Amino acid sequence: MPHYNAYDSFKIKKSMEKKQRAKAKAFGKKKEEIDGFVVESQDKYGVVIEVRYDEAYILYDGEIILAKLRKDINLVCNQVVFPGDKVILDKNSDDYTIIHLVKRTSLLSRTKKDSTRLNDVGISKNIASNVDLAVIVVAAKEPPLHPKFIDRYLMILQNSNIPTIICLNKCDLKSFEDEEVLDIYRNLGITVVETSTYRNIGIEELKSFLKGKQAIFVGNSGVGKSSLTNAIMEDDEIKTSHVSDKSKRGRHTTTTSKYYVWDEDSSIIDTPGIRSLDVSTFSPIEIQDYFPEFNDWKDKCRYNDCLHFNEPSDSCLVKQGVASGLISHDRYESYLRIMSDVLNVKDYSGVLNEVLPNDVKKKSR
Ligand SMILES: Nc1nc2c(ncn2[C@@H]2O[C@H](COP(=O)(O)OP(=O)(O)O)[C@@H](O)[C@H]2O)c(=O)[nH]1
Ligand SMILES: [Mg+2]
Ligand SMILES: [Zn+2]
Repeated sequence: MPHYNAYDSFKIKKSMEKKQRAKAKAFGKKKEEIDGFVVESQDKYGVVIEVRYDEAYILYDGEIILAKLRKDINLVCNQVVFPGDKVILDKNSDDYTIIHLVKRTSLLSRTKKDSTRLNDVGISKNIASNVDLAVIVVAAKEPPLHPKFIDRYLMILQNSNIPTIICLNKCDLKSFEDEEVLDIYRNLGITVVETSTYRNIGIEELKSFLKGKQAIFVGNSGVGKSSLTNAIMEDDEIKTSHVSDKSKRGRHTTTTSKYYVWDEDSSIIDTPGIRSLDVSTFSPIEIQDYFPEFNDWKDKCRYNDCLHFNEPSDSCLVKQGVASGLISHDRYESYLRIMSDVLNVKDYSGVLNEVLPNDVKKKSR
């Protein structure tokens, strides 16, 4: 029965994950516990605004300086500190050294599939530290609005316990269908702000959510994260990124995450578009936790370990909810897409088509 195939591959994955997690933990520990490198004190610190391979740009005393990592750490800078980190510096003539890292309140990371290894080991890639609020930026057009661009980010952010809002940018191009997609998230209780940097719509509202926080903009490339950052920064001088001005790096395509202060105690980390968000470290059974609209249905499924995937429709109430239209088809498709990644199944279209009513089927093909 397909149901048990799915379950078996889940068990295998699960035991693999355990080993990987233990490994990752051992490695992570080494870094964190280097002789008092991490401190509680916050007396006088700088904030990391951008990290290069072996040095970091730091906002310190109102200036941007370049600093290297304490030598005895014996690791490259971009493995140790990330934008948003608070660091304690030591100055020797004109050279700055990062001697301590102030204990983090949060570390946002994603796993990335490591294609150089034979087994599917996900390597963890850290994006930013001490983030209070994440903004998933999506666009009405180019790229078009679709739940698949939102759901993985939501999973990863919720998994890191980071409060999240959605910003629909390019609202000047919004269509009626976009409204329906946004309603899915509004109905889940997630704040949605609509903005247009072209028409100066919603910027003040967005700022009201970011005020007093260290926020991060995530989302696909081209949605307008950098445009929004610029709109919030206002100052023309800063528009081309204060870091690139100082370091004369010329063109300012966003290839690394950068930290911008736009008001007292209010900052934004602008990130490059992340092409793939790997969710394979999640276990199949926990994916549904990130789809709270299944809650009213899933307890009534015949199998209590129902994955709402290969189980027949007559035993799966989630599938019946989708068929009746009470669970969003797009979100269920998102769920199937993520599940097929996690279960290593190539095609989920059979499952989807079996559930969708006839008139919808054609549309989604
Ligand atoms: N129509 C429209 N286009 C926008 C808006 N904001 C940004 N863009 C355009 O979208 C493109 C990508 O913007 P960018 O800020 O570089 O996106 P990022 O990759 O997310 O940082 C640029 O060509 C912008 O001019 C907007 O509010 N409306
Ligand atoms: Mg950008
Ligand atoms: Zn089910």
